[in-house]
Parts: sequence; structure tokens; C-alpha cells
Amino acid sequence: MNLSKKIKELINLEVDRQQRGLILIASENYCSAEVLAAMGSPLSNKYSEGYPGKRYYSGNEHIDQIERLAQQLALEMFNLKDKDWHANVQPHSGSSANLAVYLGVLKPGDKILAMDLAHGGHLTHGSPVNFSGKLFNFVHYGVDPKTNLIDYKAVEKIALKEKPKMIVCGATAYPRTIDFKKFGVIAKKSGAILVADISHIAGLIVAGVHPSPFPYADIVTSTTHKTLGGPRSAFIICRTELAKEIDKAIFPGLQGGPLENMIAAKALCFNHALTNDFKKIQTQTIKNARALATELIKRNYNLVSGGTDNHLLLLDLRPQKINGKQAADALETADIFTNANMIPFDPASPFAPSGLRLGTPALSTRGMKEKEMKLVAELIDKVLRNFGSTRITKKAKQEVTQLTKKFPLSAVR
Ligand code: DSN
Repeated sequence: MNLSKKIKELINLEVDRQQRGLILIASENYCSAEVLAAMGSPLSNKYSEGYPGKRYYSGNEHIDQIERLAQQLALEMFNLKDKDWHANVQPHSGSSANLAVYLGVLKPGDKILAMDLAHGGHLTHGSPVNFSGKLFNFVHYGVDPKTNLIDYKAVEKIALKEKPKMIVCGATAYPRTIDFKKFGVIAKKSGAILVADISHIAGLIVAGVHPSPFPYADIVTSTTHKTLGGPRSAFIICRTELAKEIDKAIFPGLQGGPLENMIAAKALCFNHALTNDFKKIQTQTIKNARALATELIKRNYNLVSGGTDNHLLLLDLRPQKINGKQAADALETADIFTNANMIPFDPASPFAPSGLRLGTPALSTRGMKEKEMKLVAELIDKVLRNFGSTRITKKAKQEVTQLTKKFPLSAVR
């Protein structure tokens, strides 16, 4: 087999899937051609363990400039001054960013308060199957059973009782605004370090359409490929007094050579995030999520918390009598890509949960607006209402192709 040919063929097929399909996975997006080019550049050939000006290998004159630019732009995105805040742009992923934060400022076994994964948190926020839950003593807060909103009074109560060393706020399946200011007050009262994991909403925050965790959080972690629409990577911003610990935790603590091709791509992503074009996309992402929510509610879908304030929606499919996995599989056959998700207090198993998570970042980057969200809701409903009908799914797939053809990826990538 000619492997080069095979891999090329598979890449082309994947690009075609991304063009043809409706990407409604809340954590996915399309990055730009310049970001793709930086990721595939010869910067990948260089070893640069250490930090700008303090490397363990020679030949880092240009690499240092790239990394410094990425650090400056990371702070600029959030209007932060480098005398108060420090950016580490080396984390390879959100998981390594979070691990570095825990190992940098805590000791294994220390207590951390974070959102329950089953209520919308994240694996790295203390799931027992993840390093976080194995290495640290996590206690969890969740949402109110009636409203499905974070109950800040309950969070405070747990924080004052448990006295955690750290509080982590941030989520992957929470459709509402996170009140970082309230978390800041709770952290202060209980003497905890506040970490905000803004991976899902970083783009919304930079564009000013979701409140910022600064200056309330002491440390902020984020991935760069979700609402931010950049390369598959991450970064950490912390108060300058914590910079040494965070930098040491990333290198030599847990990563080796930084991926400078990815750091260049992050710099380009951060630079784009400062533009008006980016702000428009983020504003539209929220408008689209609201429009999709309205259209689905009209079609009798139950939305966890009754709607959305951000880029994502969580459907409770119990009234439809199908589970999230069945729904995601049926939609996939129509080229509509979503993911099954637990809903708060889910009586079902994580392998066949009751929820379906939908997000609008990718469709908004493609240029879709409220008008298209109505069509998207119609298509989702058509497939789910006729669950099991191959004829209807086939028809829906054709309609998806017709719709996505009008929004070519070449226009964004
Ligand atoms: N996999 C990401 C998400 O889908 O939210 C979180 O790591």
C-alpha cells in the first residue's frame, strides 16, 4: 500500500466530511488557513526546551520571538498588563494546562472544589477515572435540581465547610453564564485559589459577549480550538506571583520540548481574536445558539435550564424516548454531528445518557445565521421525530448537503 497516498486520501475525505456536514459539536470549530499553515510549518523541527531567553538548545533566536509574541497577545486578548499577569503558551492541551496548574500550586492529595462532571464539569476537574481525581482530593458542586443553574449559595456552603485549597470554575456542558465575580467572593471567603477553566467560552469572553474571569481568578486555563477557533492547543494565564510555579510545572515538570509550530499558530489565533471580524463571529455564535434553542423549543424539545446564554444547548431527550447516543448516531447518518451528553441528575448511564449537546461555534464561523438555525432545527427534528426511518434520514442528508454547499469552507479556511 502506498501510505502517503492513503493518508492523503483520508485527509481529503475528512475535509469533505467537514465541508458537507453540519458540525454542531460545541467544542469544535474551523481554524483559518494561516493557523493551519503555521501548524504544518518547519517550526515543528526545532527543540526549544525552556522559555524565551533561557533555552536548553541553541538556535532559538526566531523561536523566542514567536513565543514572546504569543505571550504578549494572550495577555492583550484579555486587556491584561504584564506587570500583573503572566502567560504560559506552552501547554499542549487543556488537560496538560490543568494538570500543570494543580501540580504547580498544590501538593498531591490537596483538596480542590470543582463542578461535577455529571452536571457539566470536565474530566480534569476531578473525575475518579482521570489523573485529577486520582492525584487530588476533589469535592464537587453541581446545579440546582429545579433550575439546573449553578447554586452559588450552595457552592459557598460547600467551600466554607470543606475549606479547599483551590476552587475550579468552568464547564463543558453548562449553557448559562458563569458568574466569575461570585466565584471570586467565595474563593476569598474560603481562602482558596480560584482557577477558571474557560476552554469553552474563551472566544466569547475575548469578544466581550460573556463576562471575564479577570481579575477575580488567580489562574485561568483555556484551550484554543473551541470558541477561540485556533489550533488544537492551550494556554495558562496566572498572576505574576504564581508565574514561577506554573512555568516550572509545565517545563520541566510535565512537558518536554514545546511545540513551537503550535505556539506560532496560537499567536495567529490570538491576533485574530482581537479583530472586529472575530467579535462579529462570537456575537453571532450566541445569537445562533439562542435561535436554535427557540426553534427546538417550538418543536417540543426540552432544554436543560430552559435555554442558553452562550454557545451551547443541552437537550433532555427523555420525552422523545430516545437516548443521546441513539440521537447522535441517527443524526450522524444525516451528516449532522453532535454528541451524547449526561444531563444533570441523569438517571441513565454515561454510555447512553439522556442528553444531546449542541453548539454553534463551527456553523457561525462558516457564516450561518438565525435563518439557517431554523433549517438546522427542522433537520434535527426531522431525523429525531422519524427515528429509525432510513428514507427520512437520507432525505435529511441531502438537505444538509444543499445547505452546507452555500457556506464553503474555502471561505473560512
Ligand atoms: N472534549 C471537550 C468537549 O467536548 O467539551 C472537553 O475536553
